[in-house]
Amino acid sequence: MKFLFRVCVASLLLSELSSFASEPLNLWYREPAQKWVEALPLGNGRLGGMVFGGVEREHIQFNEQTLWLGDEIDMGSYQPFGELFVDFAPASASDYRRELSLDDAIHRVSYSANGVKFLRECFVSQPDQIMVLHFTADKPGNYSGTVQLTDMHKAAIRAEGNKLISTGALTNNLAYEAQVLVLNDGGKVDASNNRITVTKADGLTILLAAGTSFANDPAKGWRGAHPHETVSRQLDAAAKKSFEQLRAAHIADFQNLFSRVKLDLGASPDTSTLDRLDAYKQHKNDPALEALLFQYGRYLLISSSRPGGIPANLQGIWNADLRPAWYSGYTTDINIEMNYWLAETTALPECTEPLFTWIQHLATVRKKGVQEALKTKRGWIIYSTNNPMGGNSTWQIHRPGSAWLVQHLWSHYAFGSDKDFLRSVAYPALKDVVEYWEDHLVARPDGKLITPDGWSPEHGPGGKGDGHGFHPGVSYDQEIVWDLFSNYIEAADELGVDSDYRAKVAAMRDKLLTPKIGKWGQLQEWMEDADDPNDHHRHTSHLFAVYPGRQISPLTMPELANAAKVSLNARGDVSTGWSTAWKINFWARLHDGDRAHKLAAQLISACMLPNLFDTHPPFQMDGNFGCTSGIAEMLLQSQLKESGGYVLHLLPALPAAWPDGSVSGFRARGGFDVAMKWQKGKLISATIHSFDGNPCRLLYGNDSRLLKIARGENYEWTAAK
Ligand code: FUC
Repeated sequence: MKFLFRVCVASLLLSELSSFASEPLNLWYREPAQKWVEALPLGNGRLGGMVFGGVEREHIQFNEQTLWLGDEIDMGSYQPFGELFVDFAPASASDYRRELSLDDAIHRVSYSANGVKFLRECFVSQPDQIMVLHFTADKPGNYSGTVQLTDMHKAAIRAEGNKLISTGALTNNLAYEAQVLVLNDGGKVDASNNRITVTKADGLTILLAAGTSFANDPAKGWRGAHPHETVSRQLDAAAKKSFEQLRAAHIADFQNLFSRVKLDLGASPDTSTLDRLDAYKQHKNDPALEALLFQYGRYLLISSSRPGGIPANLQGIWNADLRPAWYSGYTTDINIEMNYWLAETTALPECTEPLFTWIQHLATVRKKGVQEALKTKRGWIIYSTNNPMGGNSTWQIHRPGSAWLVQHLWSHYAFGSDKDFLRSVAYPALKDVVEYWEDHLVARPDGKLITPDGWSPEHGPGGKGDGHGFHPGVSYDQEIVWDLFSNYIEAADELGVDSDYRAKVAAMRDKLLTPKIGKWGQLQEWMEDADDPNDHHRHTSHLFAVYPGRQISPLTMPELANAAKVSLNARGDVSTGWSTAWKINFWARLHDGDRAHKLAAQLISACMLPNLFDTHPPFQMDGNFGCTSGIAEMLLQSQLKESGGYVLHLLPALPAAWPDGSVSGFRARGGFDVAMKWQKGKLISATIHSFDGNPCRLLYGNDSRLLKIARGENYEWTAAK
């Protein structure tokens, strides 16, 4: 299914407002990668590569996002595809540098050896669906070596002319194929011994295409044609284009998404990424590194989640392990949702399409009713960890998972105001899950509606054979159901449909047990006041109402917001990668910019691998995405809605560490695009562009303005005299 998306063209117009650092956004290193977590990621949503950048050996470990074991029942796991090796004679190199430029999504390696300057560029093209490596030198005849392809599942490799081919199948009958084409500029190439030998070429272009027989469609049993024809066609078509044509198409495609948002928090020191990371661990003073991490999250989402594909998994698309941690799957009690928190706020709404299609597929598979434990009268529920085909690990039932997932459908409408999407996709999905909760909630003797068998991931008093037990009325469940009902009610209002059912849901929402303050001032996690103040568990599920929910805000419920702070303080700041990232978002929503910044600083100093991948440990991409989302929430929030429209809260949690800065291209609910500039900690100007002419309230500190900006127009905010 294809969705309509609005393109944030206004962000380009608004970029004039800001003065941006002239430095390119890049990660750069003085040495080749030795380990996988030092290699740098490239991807076009589907095809991914980790580039090591060695002088004598270029090594690219590659993935294709549909290479999955498992099926509609069995979880399986995400599988690595293979490796590409390009070997040259030993050389003593100087002036070595490798870098990943986030501006154009190109990996570059440069060095000098024997008086020759070498340059290598690599990218994965979305328009041409191939990986491209380009080797050049400033003197002719300097490339002699071999090109090899390997396969992680031991498929035979054959060499034909200037092509290498691996074809195989996984045990679940998923066929796959990779092809590598070596194009020489001067010199010659020969195939022998399953490898390609290059002799005295002036330059080389290597193209890699890979695919599987996966069909993203339950109606087709998840299988389509053998990938041989598609892969051959992709390679042949790319081979007919010049390197410059391929690169130009790649850059145009990537920048269309990436360049919508700018964030300037100060100039970058002119030093390598590892030096910056080391210095940051000492002094935590490099706002430009924080801005780089913000943009890296956007880069990673663009590179791992594109329309037509499947969602970014626990590791995006980058995985070298046959048995990846947690299957490299879709864990729904925080991780997969966190992957997409940044998509709407940082102007990447197109990247959500794989998530939405997957949600629809999950519903389809669940409704077949094959798994006894997941059977429902209406609606659907899931286990915690899932694969792309609706299969799962059976640890553990996660009833509110479907309600949390469909929140993303509502958000897509809230930001983009796309009524067709609301009518045809979001509304039916919301209503479906609402009906499950209508059937499942029970009334306590005092009339309060509670979930009888909730779970506060992934801890709590034991019970029922799962190690953690099910409990009635846990805050996590209650808050997610409140969110679901609220989203449904607003969706029905927007469409003007189902007024009777809307009234019924509103009445149920009024009866829901809502968050309570416990005996030590905490926001209760459990229905009974049983929270342990010494509990430092990484999951802070009972704070869903603060983020990504909208039930609790200091602006609307200051006592409960304070209780959330008490809970967060008791849990402590030190945690795993994604947990730390979640806390950035919480403190931003609680309007404590310095604390949010402290958590961001902690994430960067304690949970970052050399390639700036977040580590749980081990590597999980959710923390990267959650970090970007948290920084966005520090600068702009729009989750509260009043009769006069959404509240656009400018700089709600600006930390002292970012006294001067500017942003453009941020998106707000109600169909707005926002640019801001601040100095000495104070907003000095902002431009609000409206896509749909919806009313809003603009809030900055005590300055509150009710606005009706006409569709397509800007409002220029300046401080009141
Ligand atoms: C949840 C978390 C774990 C891990 C896994 C992928 O189960 O509790 O920490 O992140 O997902």
